[in-house]
Amino acid sequence: MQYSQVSPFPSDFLWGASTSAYQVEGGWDADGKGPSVMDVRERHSDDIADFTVAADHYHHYREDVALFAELGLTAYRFSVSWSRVLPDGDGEPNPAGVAFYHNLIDELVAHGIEPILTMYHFDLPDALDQRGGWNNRDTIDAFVAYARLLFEEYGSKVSTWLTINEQNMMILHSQALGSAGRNGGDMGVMYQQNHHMAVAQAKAMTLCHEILPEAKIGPAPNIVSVYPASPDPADIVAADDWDAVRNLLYLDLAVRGSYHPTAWAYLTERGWTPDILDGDLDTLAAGRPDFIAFNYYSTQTVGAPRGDGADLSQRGEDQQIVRGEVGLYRAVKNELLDTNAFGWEIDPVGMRTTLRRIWDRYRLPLIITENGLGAVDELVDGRIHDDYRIDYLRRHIEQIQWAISDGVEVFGYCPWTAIDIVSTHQGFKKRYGFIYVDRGEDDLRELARVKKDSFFWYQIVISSQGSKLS
Ligand code: BGP
Repeated sequence: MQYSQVSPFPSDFLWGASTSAYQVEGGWDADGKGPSVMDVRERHSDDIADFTVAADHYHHYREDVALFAELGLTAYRFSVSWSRVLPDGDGEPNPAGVAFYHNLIDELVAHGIEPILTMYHFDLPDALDQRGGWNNRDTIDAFVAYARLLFEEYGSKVSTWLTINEQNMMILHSQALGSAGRNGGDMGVMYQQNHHMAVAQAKAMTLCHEILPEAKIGPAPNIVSVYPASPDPADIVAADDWDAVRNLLYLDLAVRGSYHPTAWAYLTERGWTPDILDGDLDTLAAGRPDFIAFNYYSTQTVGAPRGDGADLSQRGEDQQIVRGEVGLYRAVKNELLDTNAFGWEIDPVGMRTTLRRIWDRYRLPLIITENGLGAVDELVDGRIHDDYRIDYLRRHIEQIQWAISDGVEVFGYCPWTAIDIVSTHQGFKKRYGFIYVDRGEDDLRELARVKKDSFFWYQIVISSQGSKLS
């Protein structure tokens, strides 16, 4: 529907921005931190910059938070590095690591920025991975103990919690993300890991409500509308099937505490159903989120499978590019959409449909915890003219406003990223931030912070509460 006038953003709408620990912090072994799977993972060929220094936020966080405040952020979504606070994944906490997040959170609060804390963003402690990672049910207990530590340490200052970032991408792209432990490419093993993560998440949500009755907690999967390639009913079935396997499996586990029937039928057909122990289904049903956070970059377009190699995308292993699966769905490039420099389709209207679909199904308040444009920014005479990023963000914010006008409850927007960080796939050359970090792939230079044009633009968006987008 088109409206003669769109609804304004709510006055308490959270205008935020996001990062994750392993991509922004650096200090990978500083002050007692243990390695994570992201620190030790095998590098991909185009993944040049490593995470050892990243944006060195670990040493620059005060300066960075001051810049976030100047930007006008009312929320900042960051993740805690599990192995910084618990070097072995469980057992004794690392006091310096625990102190780092106290300092960061205090700094945010002092500047009037609401901390949104992600508990786990791809960086499982390597010590847990050595013991089997999410294959091992003990990792559930380790996650719950870690969650308890976080709630007890930071619960008086943090009221918005995210459990697991993009659990669906960790399962579907585990090799690329290096995050979900040993699997040997076996999807049956991955779905067992998924089950363990879902149980761990449910326990953490229940624990959060027990320890912090005022706090709110939710999952943070990557959710996008899936389009059928044509009105052919067979394409529509394929789109529904992929929606079930990519999106609804994870949302239903987190929100309804049960397996989506079509996703379960798929797991059964493939022989990939997980072992479910007595009590697991009760645990899942008891864990209730207060909201749904989700990351959105682009929609996916799929057709009916043809049962051969033509089902598979030729565009590489990337968590945002539709992949195709023999017998399930065929990867289709949506010719109506532009793509960015890295082959990701750009679909602002898909933001609206995705918000509407999630709201329709679950009726829980929604927050977008990632959305943004990765680009090769150039520093010219001390400025970064990233009008392409402004255009991308503006068009997505407009669609959020349309969704709000449609009656969807959206309470925040945290684009990816607050400041330049190491990309998951393309090192430091692919940037997302409002704040430029002056370093190359190998040459760290001074790591100086420079405000991009998008910084000044977003500043106006925030101060006008979304009423001035251009
Ligand atoms: C999401 C991840 C982020 C981030 C983002 C951009 O899937 O949650 O951690 O990496 O994608 O991806 P990339 O860095 O590959 O451009």
